[in-house]
Amino acid sequence: MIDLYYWPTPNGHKISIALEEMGLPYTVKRVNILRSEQFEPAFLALNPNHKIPTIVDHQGPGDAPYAVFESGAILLYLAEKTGQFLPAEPRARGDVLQWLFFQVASLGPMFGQCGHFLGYAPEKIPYAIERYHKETKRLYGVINGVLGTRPYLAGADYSIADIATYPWCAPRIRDLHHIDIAAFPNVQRWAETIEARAAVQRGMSVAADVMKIGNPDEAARKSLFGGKPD
Ligand SMILES: N[C@@H](CCC(=O)N[C@@H](CS)C(=O)NCC(=O)O)C(=O)O
Repeated sequence: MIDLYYWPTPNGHKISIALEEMGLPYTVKRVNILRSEQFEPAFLALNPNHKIPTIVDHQGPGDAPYAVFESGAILLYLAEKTGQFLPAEPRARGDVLQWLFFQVASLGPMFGQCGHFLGYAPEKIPYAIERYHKETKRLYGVINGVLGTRPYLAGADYSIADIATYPWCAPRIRDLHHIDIAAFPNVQRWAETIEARAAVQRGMSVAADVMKIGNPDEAARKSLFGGKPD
């Protein structure tokens, strides 16, 4: 059994989707990041960087509990545990890892800043909005290009690279990022294929009751952007 420390954000969705796709039983532990629960000592003991997603695998290596944080590391851990969505053949595996690292190091952080300055920042800063919106559109162009040559990001097969990337390109997040998906038809085709998967629909609906995009209240703003409470 795996504990999933979670809040319904794109980074959280990566792991709820992966657990659903892999058929692993899990318990959702809600960490309300809008109310500073990520700073509670019990959670910090699992992830000193105070961010969801984080997992505890009660049957980790050596059959002992094992905590993993950082969504890319969690996806890799789960793929290796189950032998799913990450090929063993070195070239195919390398291709998946490249696109997984591209998501966690480039696409996720840039899209995150785009959403921050377009939707959450208390003041509208044109320089920041233009910089991150332009970079987001550039990254859409990169994936639109590769998805014009193959069905999934790393090749012919659906992989943890797609699982990492899809939640950041899902419809509500695209709206937050002011992305017209019609301008990126290959991404649209890929996203529609992924969102037709039953496991993806289940993963995206975990704790959907608390899903909130944009216009955080003052307490949420402090919790998310103000650092550890006094
Ligand atoms: N690089 C991290 C990013 C995780 C992340 O940014 N999580 C956000 C929600 S999407 C969070 O928990 N923020 C709360 C905080 O920073 O205090 C990953 O990929 O897991």
